[in-house]
Amino acid sequence: MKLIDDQLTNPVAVGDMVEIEVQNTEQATIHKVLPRKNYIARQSPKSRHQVHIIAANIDQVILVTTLLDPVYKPGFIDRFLLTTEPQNIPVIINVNKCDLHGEVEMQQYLELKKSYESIGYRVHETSTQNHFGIEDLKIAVRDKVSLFSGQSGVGKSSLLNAIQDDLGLKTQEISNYSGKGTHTTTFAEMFHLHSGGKIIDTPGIKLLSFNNLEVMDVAHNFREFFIASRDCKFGSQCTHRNEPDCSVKTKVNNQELSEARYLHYITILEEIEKQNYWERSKKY
Ligand SMILES: Nc1nc2c(ncn2[C@@H]2O[C@H](COP(=O)(O)OP(=O)(O)O)[C@@H](O)[C@H]2O)c(=O)[nH]1
Ligand SMILES: [Mg+2]
Ligand SMILES: [Zn+2]
Repeated sequence: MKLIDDQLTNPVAVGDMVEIEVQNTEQATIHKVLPRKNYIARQSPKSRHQVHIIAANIDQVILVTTLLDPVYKPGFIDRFLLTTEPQNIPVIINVNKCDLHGEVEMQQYLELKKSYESIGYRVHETSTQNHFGIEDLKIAVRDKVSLFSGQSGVGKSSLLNAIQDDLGLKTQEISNYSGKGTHTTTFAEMFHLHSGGKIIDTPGIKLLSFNNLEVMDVAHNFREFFIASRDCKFGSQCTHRNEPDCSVKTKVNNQELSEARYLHYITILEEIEKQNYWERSKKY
């Protein structure tokens, strides 16, 4: 995914390093945004020509998710990882609200942990109600720039408050009617930690759209599929669907790779192809 300046809806984002010209004691003008080490961008669902940079120059993403309240949305993690993987940004999958877990969710959590840790993502559990896992989270964010992301209502702002209690971020009751959080956090904001490091709170993600990606971008950014593609007959050009001698399909069938991830992968490819089809047919 390449960024082209006139696609951007925001020229400067949280985490950008800039050169400023000081006008007076109260005012300064940004006259240059320094090159970014990396960035998290969100594609506009309406136009493949519009990209919004959520934050730049980050060390890691804490992807906050829940199994209950709001209920786990299969596919969301895999879709989200497509926004960090092309930039090689480390992601910690943080399952919050573990105080709500019963037997079923405990099992679900262990499976999720095993599955994502086997492909190199850290997974851990937290609760801002009983403080389970908060100390580990504090250690994980120390001296780093961490972006907290995830759907509305999963507890991003609550976790930031638990990490440092004087932040006093607003949190929101889940609306019983829709099961969705309303939007308390409306823009990305960076906070400095007394213990060292910076954390960025972001508004909840409603929809992740990939109309800027091509099929091969997706194939190359499901990391374990990319590794397995070395043994596909068509190598890094294999889309792991109908090609003969596909190592990814073989490994999914043998349960060496996650079938759930594979199905999410196929869904994303189909979305992209449908989109490309409509774009092409509009031209005629
Ligand atoms: N049971 C439970 N509720 C939580 C937990 N963390 C946050 N909440 C609640 O979830 C709701 C949404 O939290 P908020 O931090 O605003 O979520 P955000 O939209 O991701 O920033 C609030 O009502 C919080 O009190 C948790 O660990 N356990
Ligand atoms: Mg929030
Ligand atoms: Zn293949």
